[in-house]
Amino acid sequence: AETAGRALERAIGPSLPGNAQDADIRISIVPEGQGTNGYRLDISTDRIDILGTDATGAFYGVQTLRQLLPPDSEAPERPGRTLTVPCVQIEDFPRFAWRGLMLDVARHFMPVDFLRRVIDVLSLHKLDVLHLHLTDDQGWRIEVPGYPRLTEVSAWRTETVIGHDSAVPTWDLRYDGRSHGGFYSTAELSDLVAYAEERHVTIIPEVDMPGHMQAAIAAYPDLGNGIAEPEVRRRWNISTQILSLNEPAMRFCRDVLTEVTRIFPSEFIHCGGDEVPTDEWRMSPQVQQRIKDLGLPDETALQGWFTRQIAAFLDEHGRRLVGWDEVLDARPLPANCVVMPWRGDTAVRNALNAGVDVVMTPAQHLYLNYNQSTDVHAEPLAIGGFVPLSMVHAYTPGRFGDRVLGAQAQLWTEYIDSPELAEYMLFPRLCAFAEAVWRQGTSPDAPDFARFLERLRPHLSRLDALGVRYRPLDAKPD
Ligand code: NAG
Repeated sequence: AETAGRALERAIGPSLPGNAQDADIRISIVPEGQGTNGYRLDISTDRIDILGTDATGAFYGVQTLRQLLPPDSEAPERPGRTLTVPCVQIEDFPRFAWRGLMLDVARHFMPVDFLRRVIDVLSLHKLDVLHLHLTDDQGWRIEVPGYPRLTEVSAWRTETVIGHDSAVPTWDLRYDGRSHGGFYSTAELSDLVAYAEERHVTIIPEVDMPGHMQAAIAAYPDLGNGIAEPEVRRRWNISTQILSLNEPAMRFCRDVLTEVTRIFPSEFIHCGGDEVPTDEWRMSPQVQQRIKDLGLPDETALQGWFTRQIAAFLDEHGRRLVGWDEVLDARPLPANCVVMPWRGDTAVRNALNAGVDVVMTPAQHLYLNYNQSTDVHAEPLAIGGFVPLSMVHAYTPGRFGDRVLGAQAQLWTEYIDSPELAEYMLFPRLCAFAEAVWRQGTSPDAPDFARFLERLRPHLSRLDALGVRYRPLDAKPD
């Protein structure tokens, strides 16, 4: 309640007649009402009552009150003005517990101020998970004790490919000749975790392994298979440089995860597992020997062995492993793992057959790095396909049953090199996503895009007042 109270103060300041002290606005927690994280908002002519089923519910009640205030109430305060809200009675709670956004800060480093701003906007939309993709072939963004070269070397690349990476033959690639990079200090990340917690957002860290590891291998070549020239990757696509699963590499993974669990209290730790080309493992005599020693049939089984090792390590620390759907390729998967199927319904069904919890992350609906319009020439360069606003709004995560914890939108940042561009890609699609993952699935609240657009227009004025950039609505929606 304390947090909700402070949020209310932030949201409406002293401008409303009355305040919590003289009981014109009352925020309380009554654990009975409907739904986890639910609330009841009662606005009558003389009083505003917010009743949360828990502190998060009360916080969401405050966010709803905030959205009932005129959009320009978000702008810097003008003393002495009167704000009005309509009299309403609302009972509300989220359909899904996991309502997330994944932000890739590895391909392009994003300043910590921007991450705070993203958390602010997530909480305004009652989204509750920020999944940070902290490491990849092109950059490593966290400090790990005992591995200073991760921030000295892995956090930086000398230059970046220009234009659409796969549209030109390899010999024709051009580079921008500028260094890119950065990392977050442990203190910055701990502060960020606290900042998010106050806004009822959980940060889920991701360290992608055993693939997408070229940046770490560039700094510590012994982690790799000694086949390719070590350098922090300067182009996109999938790197063949992956961890050799020898003892130093396994120790490295444990050391990194120990630090990650120290910084991030979240129950869930994401270990990637996507896109692991096995070329180097097939070429390496040491890896082949290891496959034999472990009594495994092939490289795919080796990745399965690795996933189980890491899941068991996290389990000892009281955490649960989250992985992209490739972790399903070699079963069995420990029962407390969570899978993010990004490659369509088959992947969802595989995950459900494996008996694990699922967070829906389908590329064709929820990859916000895809284009927002088929008019690609009018849009910034984007990786992937086409995900218009209407497609995000129509998304229904619920049709696969109760192992679905929720859903998550993704922003991969190969071609997104600034907070401005990130916001342009995120909004307004993230507003549509927030509705899709909150509402009750089927009738009577089946997605109605036309009505959503009616609600969205004033909401865009709120984003304007907050200084959040977005792609303007099409004159005729797709
Ligand atoms: C996939 C990759 C990701 C990349 C993105 C671009 C996953 C789980 N993996 O190829 O590294 O940035 O698509 O859309 O999505």
